[in-house]
Amino acid sequence: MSLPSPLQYLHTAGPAADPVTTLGWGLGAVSAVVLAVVCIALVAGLVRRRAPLAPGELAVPGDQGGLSWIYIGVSISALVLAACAAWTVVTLRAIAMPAQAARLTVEVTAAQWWWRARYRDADRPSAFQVANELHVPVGRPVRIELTSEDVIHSFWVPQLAGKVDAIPGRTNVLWLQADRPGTYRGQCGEFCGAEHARMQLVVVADSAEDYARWRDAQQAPATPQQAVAAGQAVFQSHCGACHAVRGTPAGGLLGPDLTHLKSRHTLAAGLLPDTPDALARWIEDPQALKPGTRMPNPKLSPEDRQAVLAYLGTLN
Ligand code: HEC
Ligand SMILES: [Cu+2]
Repeated sequence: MSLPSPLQYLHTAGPAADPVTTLGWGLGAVSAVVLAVVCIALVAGLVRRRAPLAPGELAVPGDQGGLSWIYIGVSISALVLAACAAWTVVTLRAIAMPAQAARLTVEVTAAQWWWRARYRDADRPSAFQVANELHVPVGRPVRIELTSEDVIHSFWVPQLAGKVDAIPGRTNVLWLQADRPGTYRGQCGEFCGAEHARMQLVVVADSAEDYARWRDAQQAPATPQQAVAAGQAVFQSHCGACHAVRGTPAGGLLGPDLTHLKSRHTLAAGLLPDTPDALARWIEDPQALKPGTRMPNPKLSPEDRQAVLAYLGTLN
């Protein structure tokens, strides 16, 4: 599966984003009208000549009645700008808080160059972690507690919410809600280093039943399989220091949790589709695909690589 493209921001899909789109179009329309009026006034000013000066007379601004136009122009501009500012403030207020309290909180941590997400669902006893792909139930507000592990990033899923910075040492709170099931693309919105452009995320809005099924599946640890024990051993020694697979001794925190790797749409924050072929390329040479990524080239022997890939293929 690959991401829907391109990134959408003109058609929003929830109450935390819709008012912003309306405001955007509205301010665009106001700007267009202002531009038209100014252009017409400018052309009129170019075409209409003032009365010729008598010999020796000095042209004094305002002498010929022009001053009142300056007052009129300044007042109209001030009124229009004040109205736009008021509309913006009203819109920001309208999206500041969800209509009903959010029962689901997702702690999103940005890192160079991917997204970690820890789910705290009031309906479930324990939290669980995923990466680069959030699922949310349709029609319900979701609280996002946003921070960063390294530099400043920005969480931007334009169809569902406004852009909010992820700042190290600070937690910014926003909320989003999807009113239609679907897959919504997000992108880091603040330049954060070499692979900033490849720091994408996906928000999948599911029906209540699909969301519950996804949540239960994500919360479960990986199911151990005897057939791939060799691959698991290689993973444990070469990858487990950075990646966690819940239910196994691999508990690294530096990279994405891989417990349910195969359930995601993409690999490496939207860079590749989550297919066996792309996974094999990633494991062979991540630095070639995403130069600078915090995952070093594993340099596995072909046999070890095959074994690890077989193991990763069972993480669904
Ligand atoms: C030094 C730490 C480190 C080691 C060792 C490491 N990784 Fe990674 N890995 C990362 C980081 C960090 C990322 C996120 C990269 C990005 O998207 O920029 C990542 C991403 C991945 C992804 C993509 C996950 C996703 O959801 O997008 C897979 C799969 C993966 N690693 C598998 C492995 C395997 C298999 C090994 C061992 C052979 C391994 N990694 C070794 C740090 C590491
Ligand atoms: Cu960025």
